[in-house]
Amino acid sequence: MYQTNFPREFKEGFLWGGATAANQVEGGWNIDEKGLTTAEVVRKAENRTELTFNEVTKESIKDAIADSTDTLYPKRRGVDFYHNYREDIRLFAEMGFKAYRMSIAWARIFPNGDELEPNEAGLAFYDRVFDELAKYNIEPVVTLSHYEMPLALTVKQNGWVSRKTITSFTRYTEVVFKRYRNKVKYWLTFNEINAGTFGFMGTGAVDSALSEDEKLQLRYQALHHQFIASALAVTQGHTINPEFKIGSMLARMQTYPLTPNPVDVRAAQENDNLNLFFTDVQVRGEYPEFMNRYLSEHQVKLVMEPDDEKIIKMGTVDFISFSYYMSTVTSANNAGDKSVGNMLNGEKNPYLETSEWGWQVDPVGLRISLNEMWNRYHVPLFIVENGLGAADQLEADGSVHDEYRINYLREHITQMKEAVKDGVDLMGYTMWGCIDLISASTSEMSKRYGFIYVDQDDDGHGSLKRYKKDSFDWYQHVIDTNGREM
Ligand code: BGP
Repeated sequence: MYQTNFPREFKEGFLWGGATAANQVEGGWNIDEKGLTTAEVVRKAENRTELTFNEVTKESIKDAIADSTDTLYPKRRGVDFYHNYREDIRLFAEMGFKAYRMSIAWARIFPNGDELEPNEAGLAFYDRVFDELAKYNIEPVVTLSHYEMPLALTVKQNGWVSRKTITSFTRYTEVVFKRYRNKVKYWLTFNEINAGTFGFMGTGAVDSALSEDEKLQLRYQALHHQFIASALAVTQGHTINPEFKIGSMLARMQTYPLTPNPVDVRAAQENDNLNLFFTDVQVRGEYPEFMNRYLSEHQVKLVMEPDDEKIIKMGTVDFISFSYYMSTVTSANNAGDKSVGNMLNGEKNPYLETSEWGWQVDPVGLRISLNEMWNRYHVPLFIVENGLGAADQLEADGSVHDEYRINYLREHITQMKEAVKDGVDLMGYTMWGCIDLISASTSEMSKRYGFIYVDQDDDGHGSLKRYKKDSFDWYQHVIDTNGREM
């Protein structure tokens, strides 16, 4: 039936806000009984394309454990949200945030990942943070594992490669679901679960000495264990509080064929499927057929237990959350072995600008992704990361003129609104890096995302003083008008 009353605006109660992650913002890496995490043994990259999380070895971990400083490992210091959370949350409230996406550091709750009893000091910290958010009616959106896990589980059983890690994870989720059942409604299981195909940062598994085929086998087995853990946590969470809304979280890799040559179009379709495979499993509750072919053609033999299919089918998510920064280009002969920027494989897109870190900026691609994901799944969507990493400059008067970030965000929010008019059910938007923090891929501080500038450099020098950028007031108005005025 042709309708003339399609939605034209973001819905009332749209969850405008910002996003961070414990390992990139908190600091306080070795206080209040917290254990070392996998993020805190990754050193800072020497250049913008070096991915040091891929170079972690058993030896480098031993050296890192012996190092009691934060000099080589920037994620140990973050931007000291651990002590500054009240001021930071007040600034988020001043912008009018409805939601704040954050993560719990598993190693604050279980320092070695599998103790019998949780660490009360860690639980108490997040109680304080959630109570501070509640003062301003800001909804926490909590990621249970955001590019970190207790390092002890890597040392003991190579992270997610071991099926035993599932039990440790669901013990951790049981504790935090119960502790915060009346303070947190929105939960995400694994941040960018597809990053497990990148290795250590996603799986906590050391595999740098293996061949590509061996890595593929190990990583898809680790990912299978994460799918089981995620599904068990969803079922468990719904039992503890039926009001919980628990989502999956995907790094959306929108890609286009290099030419209209059908072989390039097919190659792009395969890359798109390899990206949406993760959401297929977590939303539909089963492995898609194309993946069974892909795994067998790549000699990956997953070890599954008899109940695994039932567990995955039962533990499907309530919504899909995802990050979106850029798009890529696929051709039949590159098949992902070239790198554009520092996180992606692909060819250059001559129609798109590139960020200072080589990411191809593509606002229309966000509308394309929103439509594709809505049409494929028909479950609510939530953009929990979108933003521009840039080398912002603090002026002598304490101002930061980040017009380029306002333009990036305005263009992406404009395309979000188009997708809403296309009929997409969009829950919210938490801009990534609402406060400057440590970069996930390179551990740089100088790759700044925030509405709030933090005075700290790549080597950890600075006052940690916070400054409002020009984008701070701009975003406040966007929220105040529910996206009508940008
Ligand atoms: C995503 C991560 C975030 C965030 C973002 C920006 O992959 O989920 O943690 O860091 O990317 O990436 P980067 O920090 O490498 O610029």
